[in-house]
Amino acid sequence: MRRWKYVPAAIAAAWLIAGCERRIVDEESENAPTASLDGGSAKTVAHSGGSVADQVAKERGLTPDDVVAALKTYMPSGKLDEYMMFASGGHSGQVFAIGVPSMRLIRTIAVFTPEPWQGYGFGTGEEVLKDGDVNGIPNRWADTHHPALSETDANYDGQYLFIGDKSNSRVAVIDLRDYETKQIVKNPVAISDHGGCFVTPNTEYVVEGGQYGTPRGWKYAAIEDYQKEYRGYVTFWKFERSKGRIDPSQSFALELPPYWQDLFDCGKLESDGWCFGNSINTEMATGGVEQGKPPFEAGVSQNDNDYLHIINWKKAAEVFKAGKVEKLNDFAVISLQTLIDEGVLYFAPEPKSPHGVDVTPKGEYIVVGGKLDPHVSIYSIARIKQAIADKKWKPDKFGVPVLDYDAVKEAQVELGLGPLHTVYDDKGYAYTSLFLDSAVARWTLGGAYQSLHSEPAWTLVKKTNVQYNIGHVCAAEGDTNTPDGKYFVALNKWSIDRFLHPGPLYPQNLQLLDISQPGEKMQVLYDMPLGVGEPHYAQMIKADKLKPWTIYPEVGWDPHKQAVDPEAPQAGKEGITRDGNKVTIRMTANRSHFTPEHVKIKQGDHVVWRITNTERTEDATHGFTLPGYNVNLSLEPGEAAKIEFDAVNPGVYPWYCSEFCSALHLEMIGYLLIEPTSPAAFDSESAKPVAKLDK
Ligand code: RUQ
Ligand code: CUA
Repeated sequence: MRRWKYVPAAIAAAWLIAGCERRIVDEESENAPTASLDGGSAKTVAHSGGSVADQVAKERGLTPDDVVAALKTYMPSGKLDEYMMFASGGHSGQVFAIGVPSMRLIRTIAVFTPEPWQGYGFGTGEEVLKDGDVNGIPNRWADTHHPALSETDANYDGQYLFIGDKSNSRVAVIDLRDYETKQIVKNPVAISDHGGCFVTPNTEYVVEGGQYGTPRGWKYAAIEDYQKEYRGYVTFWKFERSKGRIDPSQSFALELPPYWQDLFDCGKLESDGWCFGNSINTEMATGGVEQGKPPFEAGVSQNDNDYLHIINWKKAAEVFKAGKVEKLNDFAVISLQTLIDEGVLYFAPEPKSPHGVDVTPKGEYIVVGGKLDPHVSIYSIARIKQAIADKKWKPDKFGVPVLDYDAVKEAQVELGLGPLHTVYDDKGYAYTSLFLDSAVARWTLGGAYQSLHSEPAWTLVKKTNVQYNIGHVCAAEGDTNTPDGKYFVALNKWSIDRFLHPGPLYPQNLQLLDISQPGEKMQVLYDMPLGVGEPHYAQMIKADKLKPWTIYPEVGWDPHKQAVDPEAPQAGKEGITRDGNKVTIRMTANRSHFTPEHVKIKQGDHVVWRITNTERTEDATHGFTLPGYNVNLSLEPGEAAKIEFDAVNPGVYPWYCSEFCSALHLEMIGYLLIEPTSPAAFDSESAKPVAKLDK
């Protein structure tokens, strides 16, 4: 113990390590019988632990803070994380499920991009991916930005997860019972979004914000006609929880001026029924630097103010139900004029090119990050409602009422350079990312939050540096009406000197911070490199709120329908049947065999292949890999799948199980024998098929 002279925390470290040290010492003692140990006394245990820990810390050059950080994040084998964080996968088109505080990647959820391990897009999953085609052109990737957990009474309920694709204006639905994507919807009126997804407090709607202005209904119009012909949209996708699907027929979009709408957030409690969004191009700049016009980044940043969009979505839903809509590409749109006439849409000035907009836990305030302004601006919903009642507004170019800034503003807090996004904790603090400062700012909320902290309201408490160029921030249960505090993750865009260099493309750096202590203590605990895409936003849920299945509920389960497929093969009912040139294979998989093991068909046959994994054991997943036909399935216990293809190429194809499921996994194979139909159809010289058969 005496060598642990740094700080009391290090002593704690020694004590905590003592348990495992003792085991190591005991094991060592078997090999070194001369070692003198009186392992029974706590003093000796602590002492031996302290000395070894001290030595390791010294050898590795660890500071006492490092040791504490290690103790707070180290997850002994068999222990489970307290939180699950769902991070968007950026360009990977996927979602990452990450355990907190260990920061271990637990699963990639395949969403917009085919993923072979999960058998997504290689025989199964195509029906979901196809719905994301854009005008008939397959788009097998996405730029995912904002995940949103489903909510009940403004609290994460752990049932569903939504994720938006910025590149093609799409939204996907993931069922958290099996972490699989069930639906992709393509926005019919917009080709550009950014602010998807945000949910209303009971997940009535999944909100997809807009981004770059485009011609109405995403047709063609000259850029010179920008103000007249181009528009922005925010879309309210109706979510049917009982079906686990978005219902496009009950969804609608709002037509907005072409101001480049950005992020959105939904009100709750006090601001329930409202939703708030940013805009960044009220200048309506259209670029054209090659013709001597100001470049976009300058043209878009001329005005001192842009507009906070304040939307009464409950009223919008009534307007939609009353049928006061236009149809654009067969999708319901409430026109800008109707929004104004019905009192659905208001604006309020916000500082120069803002970015994040984040509603406080109880819904009283809306915090807007200035991006090109060192402040965050705080609006109050009570003031907004009052200003609307008092008609304190002036119309903008399109006739939308712009509320008086001083009437709706609650406070402004100067934080530093490049404020972007804000999240909240349980101590009345807000946390804002400062992109240019590469720091996280902790600051105090006022109003009802004042009693939770000892500092004055609306003041900066502390800035902690992060590495580097922080974008979004995520706090434990941070978007609910009762945030947990405790853990905070900075999603950094640049990592520069934090990891070994993997060539010039550097990983992202997700940094875990401890925010459990009030005041000035906010320690960086862990750097997680993520070299698979750029996560934008993330949400973190208490792990015990998630109720994922361990195996599918019944044998023969169709994960797409989340029900038993009556056609799914069951044990003892396997076989091969032929009807004309249509061959149906009914197969089961169970350690360590497929039944049947031979499938003999003819070139030109149409193949319908059904397979059920009949296992009831946790983690007993089987794969099904069929060479030559681009098939790879993942069959989790109980799961049934169906694939279809035309046997255009004859030959002998050994299929096999691609999950190392048992000692006899290599033997878990079978043969598909496709007999050539005529010698001309098969050139034995080159051993290549010469004929491609149509259906
Ligand atoms: S964002 S750039 Cu959420 Cu800051 Cu997409
Ligand atoms: Cu089943 Cu390997």
